[in-house]
Amino acid sequence: MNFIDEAYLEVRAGDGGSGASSFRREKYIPFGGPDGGDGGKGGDVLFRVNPNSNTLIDFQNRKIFEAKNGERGSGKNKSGSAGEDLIINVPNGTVIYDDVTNEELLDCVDETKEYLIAKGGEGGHGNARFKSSTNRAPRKSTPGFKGEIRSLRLELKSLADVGLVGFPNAGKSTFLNYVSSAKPKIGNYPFTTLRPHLGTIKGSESSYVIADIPGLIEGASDGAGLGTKFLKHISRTGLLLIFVDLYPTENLSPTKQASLLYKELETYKDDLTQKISWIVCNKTDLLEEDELRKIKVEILTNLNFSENEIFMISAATGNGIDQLLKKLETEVCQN
Ligand SMILES: Nc1nc2c(ncn2[C@@H]2O[C@H](COP(=O)(O)OP(=O)(O)OP(=O)(O)O)[C@@H](O)[C@H]2O)c(=O)[nH]1
Ligand SMILES: [Mg+2]
Repeated sequence: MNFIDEAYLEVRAGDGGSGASSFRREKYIPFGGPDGGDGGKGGDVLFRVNPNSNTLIDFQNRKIFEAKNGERGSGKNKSGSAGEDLIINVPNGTVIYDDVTNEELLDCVDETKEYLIAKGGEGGHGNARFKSSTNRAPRKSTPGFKGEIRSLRLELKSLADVGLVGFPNAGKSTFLNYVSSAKPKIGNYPFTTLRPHLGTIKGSESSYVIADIPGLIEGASDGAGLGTKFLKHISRTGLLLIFVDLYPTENLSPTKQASLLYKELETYKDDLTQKISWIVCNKTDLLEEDELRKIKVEILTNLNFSENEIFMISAATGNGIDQLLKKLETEVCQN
């Protein structure tokens, strides 16, 4: 599976070049003045968003990324040239943390920007700088400054407006297929989806992005199934659709599914229940009208959701989907 959404690396900015200590030597000028130039600045390390990438696979194996050092200064007041910057391309939505302090340093979400992460050292001063009325022949020059070195953790958090969560097999991917041109795999078995998929929905006025992530099961926050690591991809979304299977193979009623999912979302480190969430009951085509009504009443009685936060759909036939999309567009695009 070549989808990696977490990585560790070290970045090293270039050191500044040292300043030169040198004196002018020309014919007929026996005591030339100091002419040692400054050292060049070390290169910076920067991040840039690569819109065509959606994985951190290039950053496996804790690589070290180094910018070039500045060159030394030389005689004839010649400054050393600056070291070349190093630009590292990352997928849109990559968050950069200091791996030692765990502090969030950067959130790379703008394709037009370059994000500075480690600054190159300034070059040293050549001896020409130290000339004064009292010292006309200084020998002093200074070394360059060290470039910054940082250990980093990269986390890819997808940029989506709406997140789909649900038990495996609830029909999340079928729904994303139906409403967008994304083509995640669909299968009549749990954990068909093994990595997040994004789909763009073209609304009547604007478009927005839905993220389909692998299914969650009870105990996911303790590592059951694929765990909760994929929840980071819906941690930025403003709205969650809690997908419930109306026709589960296991003995898990829709109400029970929703409440178990809610618990997993609450236990997650960012407490995802703070988001707006709606319940989407999928596979209406497999049940009779009165059974559907009963289920809705059961959810309303047992869980803290109101009538307009519950949707009955069929991702197979499209039943109820228009209504859901209309509400989604209003909700997502007003924020
Ligand atoms: N009858 C019926 N079947 C559906 C509907 N939606 C999905 N399915 C079927 O349910 C099964 C699971 O669908 P997926 O879309 O792969 O489910 P998922 O939630 O993405 O599952 P994971 O990726 O494993 O988490 C497939 O066999 C689908 O064809 C529906 O509305 N009606
Ligand atoms: Mg799926």
